[in-house]
Amino acid sequence: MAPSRVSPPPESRTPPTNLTPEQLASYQENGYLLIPHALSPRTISTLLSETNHLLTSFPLASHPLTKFSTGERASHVGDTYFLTSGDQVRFFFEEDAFSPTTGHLTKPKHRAINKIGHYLHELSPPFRAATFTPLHRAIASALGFRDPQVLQSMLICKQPEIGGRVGPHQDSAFLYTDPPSAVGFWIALEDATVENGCLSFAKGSHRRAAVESRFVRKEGGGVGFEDVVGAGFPEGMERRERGVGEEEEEEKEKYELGEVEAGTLVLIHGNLLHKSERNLSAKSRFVYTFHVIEGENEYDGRNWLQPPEKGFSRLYEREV
Ligand SMILES: O=C(O)CCC(=O)C(=O)O
Repeated sequence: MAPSRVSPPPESRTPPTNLTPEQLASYQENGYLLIPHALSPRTISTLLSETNHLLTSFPLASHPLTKFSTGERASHVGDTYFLTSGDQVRFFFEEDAFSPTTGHLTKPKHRAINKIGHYLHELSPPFRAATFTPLHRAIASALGFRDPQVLQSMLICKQPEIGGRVGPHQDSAFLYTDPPSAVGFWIALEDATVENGCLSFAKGSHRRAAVESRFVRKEGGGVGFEDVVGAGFPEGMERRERGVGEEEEEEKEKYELGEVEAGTLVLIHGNLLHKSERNLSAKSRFVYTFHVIEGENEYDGRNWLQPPEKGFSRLYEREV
């Protein structure tokens, strides 16, 4: 009788240490890559405990009640609380966490937060340890980064029943370098499914879609979009012409679902169009994500996110 196959218990699975040549080729072709089991169940549990601690301990009375908005229903978030969050751990509410009639919160605070950002990678020891890892350094090196710098990190909560939609976008429009270089490291802390608003990706769009407009601080105050004057594609990358049936408009792109288990790391090219739908289910969808840019490329003062005094955090040089 053939021996039955038994999967190793999760803690004894060998975690990935780098991209395989096949994974690298797939990322370059598709603009995203799912890497299962990048985080161990123990690390996930530590990060979820830290998340729970952050969500239950932040003071509500002194909070400006800033909501996170992607600009689809209200103008894009851009108040002082948001614009000065680059070296802080700040809390942004779900748009639907408030009663439309009274304006009061309708959920307990730990169920009302859409995202926490943008300096967890420095100020939260468990998230710092989960950012500056040998795997992430090896991936950055395999992707050709010379001086990868972590410029922001976020815990995206996608709360049950009220989790907001994130419309199609390119991360390099929000984290613009000339030439573009952003890569998202997106790590599921809980299973992400169609029901609770997993990501979806316009496969290959990173080769078709230049970064044409970018999210900036406006001269008179606040934020908005302006045309990109510099390069629209990363160094060495040329626009691939659209094939027959490949759509011109980003909303008409075909999006592939990215349902993943907790512990999966998803790499997202900065030019890739991606999105996530609302979470109306009873299950949350917590993820940790940070973005890396090439430190040798130009990062100007127009970007909404400005570096802290000591500069962005270098991925290669860190001891955690
Ligand atoms: O996690 C999500 O729902 C959206 C995240 C995303 O699109 C991003 O971080 O660029």
